Amino acid sequence: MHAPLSGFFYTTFDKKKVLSSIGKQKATELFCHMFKIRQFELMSEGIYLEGLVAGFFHSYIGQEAIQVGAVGAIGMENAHWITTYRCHALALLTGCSITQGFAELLGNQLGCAKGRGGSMHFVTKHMPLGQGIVGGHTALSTGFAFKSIYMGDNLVTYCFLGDGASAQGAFYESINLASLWSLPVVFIIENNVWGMGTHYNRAVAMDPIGAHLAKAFELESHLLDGMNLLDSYQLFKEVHEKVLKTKRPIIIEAKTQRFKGHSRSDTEHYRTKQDMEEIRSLDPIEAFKKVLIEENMATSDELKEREKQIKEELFQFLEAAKKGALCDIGDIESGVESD
Ligand SMILES: Cc1ncc(C[n+]2csc(CCOP(=O)(O)OP(=O)(O)O)c2C)c(N)n1
Ligand SMILES: [Mg+2]
Repeated sequence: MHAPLSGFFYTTFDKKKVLSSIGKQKATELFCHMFKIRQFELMSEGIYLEGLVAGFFHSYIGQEAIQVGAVGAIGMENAHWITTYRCHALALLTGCSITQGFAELLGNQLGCAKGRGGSMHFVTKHMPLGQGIVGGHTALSTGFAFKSIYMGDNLVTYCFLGDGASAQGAFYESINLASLWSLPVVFIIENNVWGMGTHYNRAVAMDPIGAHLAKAFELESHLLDGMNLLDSYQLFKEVHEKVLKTKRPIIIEAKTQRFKGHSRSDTEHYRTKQDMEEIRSLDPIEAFKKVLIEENMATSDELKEREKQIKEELFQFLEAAKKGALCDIGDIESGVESD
């Protein structure tokens, strides 16, 4: 019962035009970001299985084109970036170094949250903490967007949430106020088909989700093929310019697939081997690699070399992270703000 990506009306762009506007260097950079995130997740899963990581572990593998496209198009400084517990990728894209990321998983002081947050609670200057309460962070996002109007800071808030979260009451209140008060916030429903083991068609009474919600709250919406890096990049670029001009919220539903279970403890009885083969054939990294080669933006050898370099670097960063001291319980009150 896995949902294919076909049969929907997506907002798409001419890939040649987008590529020529991006240029060779940036296009390869975007590829490297996706590859780096993929390798980070794979190596992190490795240390998780070795028993070195406490708590839960949610991987972003399969969904990379969405957040890489978004941050690549907009720039981390120009927005508030808010997401769920599936937060490693967004943190790495908004200022968390690879070493800080590994260290956070290992619970040590070099981590982006000083080892106090773990996998679900990465934090950066531009991303206020991965959020564990499903749907709760949508209210936080509306609040951030309100702050931008109040302070006149010209930032747009990007809020990533899952298909499961889109059925939460807090989300409806958040869109309602955002629309009513015309706040600069973009809600991105990353529809990876499943909320844990529940198919979205059994949890959400509308499909496509984003288009229906947008109609109800008088907003613009887009359906994005979340496996297509160039569509993602261009859509976020145009949406950002529009929100800065109109200050109206926009809803994007990005159709995607997570290649791994909900978390490492998911036994995945709800997907067959054949489903997984189909899902993996949609790999956004492989798809973008093919485009880069076909469009003469890079050669296969060049990309292989970059992949090799990234893998080697990541091994070194992991070794560096392992050298950090464990989270110090005596230091637990430092950095905590209170009135
Ligand atoms: C309010 C609340 N209810 C339930 C949970 C348990 N829970 C954690 S993740 C999850 C599924 C969310 O699925 P979705 O929003 O589609 O995001 P995805 O994990 O697919 O990225 C649930 C039910 C929670 N953390 N918070
Ligand atoms: Mg989901």
